Amino acid sequence: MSPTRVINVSNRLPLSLGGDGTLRRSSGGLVSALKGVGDAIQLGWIGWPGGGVDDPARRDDVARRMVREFDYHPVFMSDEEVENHYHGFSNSSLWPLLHYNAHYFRYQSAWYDAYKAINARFADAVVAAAREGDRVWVHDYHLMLLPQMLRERRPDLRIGFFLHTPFPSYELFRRHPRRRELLDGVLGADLIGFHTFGYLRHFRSAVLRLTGRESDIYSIRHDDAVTSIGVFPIGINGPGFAAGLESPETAACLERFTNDYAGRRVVLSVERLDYTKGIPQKLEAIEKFLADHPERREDVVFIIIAVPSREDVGEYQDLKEAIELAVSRINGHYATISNIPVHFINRGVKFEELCALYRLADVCMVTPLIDGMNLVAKEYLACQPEGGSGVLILSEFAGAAQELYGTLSVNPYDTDDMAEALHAALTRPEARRRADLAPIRAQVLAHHSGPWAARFLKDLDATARLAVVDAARTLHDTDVQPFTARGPGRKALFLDYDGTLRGFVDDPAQATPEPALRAVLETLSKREDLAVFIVSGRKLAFLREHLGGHGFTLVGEHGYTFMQPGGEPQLLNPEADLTWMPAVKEVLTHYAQTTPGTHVEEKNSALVWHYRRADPEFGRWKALELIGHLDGTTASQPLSVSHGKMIVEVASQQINKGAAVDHFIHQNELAGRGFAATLCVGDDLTDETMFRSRTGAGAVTVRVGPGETDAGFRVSGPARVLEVLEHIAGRG
Ligand code: GDG
Repeated sequence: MSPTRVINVSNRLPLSLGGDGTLRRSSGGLVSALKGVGDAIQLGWIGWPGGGVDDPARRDDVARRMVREFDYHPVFMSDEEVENHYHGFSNSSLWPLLHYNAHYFRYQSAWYDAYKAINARFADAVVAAAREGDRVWVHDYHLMLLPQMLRERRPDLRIGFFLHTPFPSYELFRRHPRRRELLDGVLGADLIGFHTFGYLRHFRSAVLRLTGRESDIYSIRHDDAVTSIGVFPIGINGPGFAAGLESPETAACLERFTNDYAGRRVVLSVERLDYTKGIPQKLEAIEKFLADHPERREDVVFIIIAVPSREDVGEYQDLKEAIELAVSRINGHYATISNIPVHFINRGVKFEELCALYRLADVCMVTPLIDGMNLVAKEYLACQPEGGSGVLILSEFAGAAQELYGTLSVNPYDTDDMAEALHAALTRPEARRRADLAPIRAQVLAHHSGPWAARFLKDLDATARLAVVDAARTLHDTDVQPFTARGPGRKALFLDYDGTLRGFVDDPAQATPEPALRAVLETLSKREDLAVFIVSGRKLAFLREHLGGHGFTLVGEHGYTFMQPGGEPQLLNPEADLTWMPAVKEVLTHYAQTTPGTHVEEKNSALVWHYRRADPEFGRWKALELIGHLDGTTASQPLSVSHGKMIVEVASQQINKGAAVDHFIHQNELAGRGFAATLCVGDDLTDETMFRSRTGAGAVTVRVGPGETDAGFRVSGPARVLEVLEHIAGRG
């Protein structure tokens, strides 16, 4: 069997371009993750190759070589696009918000325009490179719009999205002016992955509140499909570190460092110089520790490697200055003739040096204020020797803390707590340290990035965006042949109004019939062989004002009232028992008062509690409670309770659209003018009673839009209903 091709899409391509035009593949974490999946996949990659190829002629040549040599497909960006898409929207807008830093959050619409344009350029590149049957795996916050753009253009592709950062609470995410577009973009994926359940939980909450889509912990429901969601905690580049630790270069570094730091305990920290990493807080704790424990000033050294990052962004420059100030203050205070406590290294170190430091360090201090996962924590554990005694001090706000039990857990905002943790780590008996390290080290080694990528891709294969199973067939013009003028006998059309003949608008009073609809209804009303009934939940007065005078029968309030052509309003079932209404109204009013954003609508034969404007989770919860309450207290009453789209409706059992349709059919039969064929069209729960009442021969039932239905056919929306009516009228 030939391997599946996976097209990995990330902001950066994992390669570097030498000044002489040579291409070198780099070995980042994702590369090794995907390599770790083994021969079962063939890997292609799409991303930005970095700056440096300004000459268009050279660009084409470089691009061709990348494709030919590696199946890497570059997406180029101008300096201005890098500024707006990468530094601007990605790193000054999304990054702070995803990391709960509302203070650093910035927004400019020009940044968003560039972000959208670059996501579209990535989409072009994927579309050009992807072959049938390929899997596409999109990574991270730089490309949140891409999954939906791809779905629109290539519904055949299977699309995964993985977010490497946290996903914040809805209360924070909602501040982003493009929150809805960002969510819709990501929701184009078949599978969306997060590092922790907490991020998944926040994502679901934001999706519900911003898009109204309901979900469970495995999937998010669209109208006609589901997107799967899952927790996939990333692991380290296992084989890469195993090889690094074996290498002679690492051995040489280790020997050198062991000599350099002989007689001292080493506390290591490694991170990008980023405000999420909590470096100032860490320095405060170190200062406190040195103040509280003068005896340690000679024999402990703190190696702090802060790799330069996003140096063009103002906040990062300020942070660097603050850190440098704190380091020099601590060293000025606590250095002795033989020891300088803080070694601050503001650049990256070589991989072999990193491996050696991980192995050497007695303690590793990983104390971010928040971090999607944090690989340094796991790498430190993995690089400790078997039977080693290193101690990991780990912030409870790193994603890694969800998995690693047995570390020294700290709250980085609590300076005293961190200073005490340092003391504990340095004084803990060796046997205890060994016992603590062994299981978490084994766990990290077992769950490295190869199995991580394999599991994501396996789930992507298994959980393709599933179409909701549906019995209703798409309605074609031929299905309504019995209703055209050529069909024999009398026919009846029972048509719902809102959502069927007319699309929804914000203000229901504005939902008046459009000219095209008026025209087709006018034509239909002239047909002798056709009886048209408008069967709506609206009050009769509205129907009369906008649809009167056409020769139709108007049925209002789901069958409570009706009006024959040229006649006066009448009650369909004057005997209906409505004595239950005052008591039910009291209950609904109580729910409206205790649930912000809800209200009660009073109709002549029904009461409706609306919760569309409430918090969706709270509203739904209260709706279920209300239904339970009504079931318990009104069981013997002649009423029915139904849970519709963001409503709970309590209506007379004797009055519904199905009963109204039955009534008119029966009356016409009695008058010797029975119908040879009936067509019922509607879009919501109340229309289902019509569909259920019309199941025999000659009955055509049509659901408008998505959702479970008892109708035999389905159409997409009011625009298609209009086409069908035009066909029946002989105008289509
Ligand atoms: C994002 C999320 C999530 C660091 N300094 C040097 C060096 N490194 C390597 C480490 C590690 C990587 O860089 C840093 O990874 P982190 O996970 O700690 O953090 P982010 O870069 O912010 O990554 C994060 C991650 O994505 C994966 O999903 O865990 O939460 O923010 O691998 O070893 N490597 C070398 N020299 C250095 O000086 N050679």
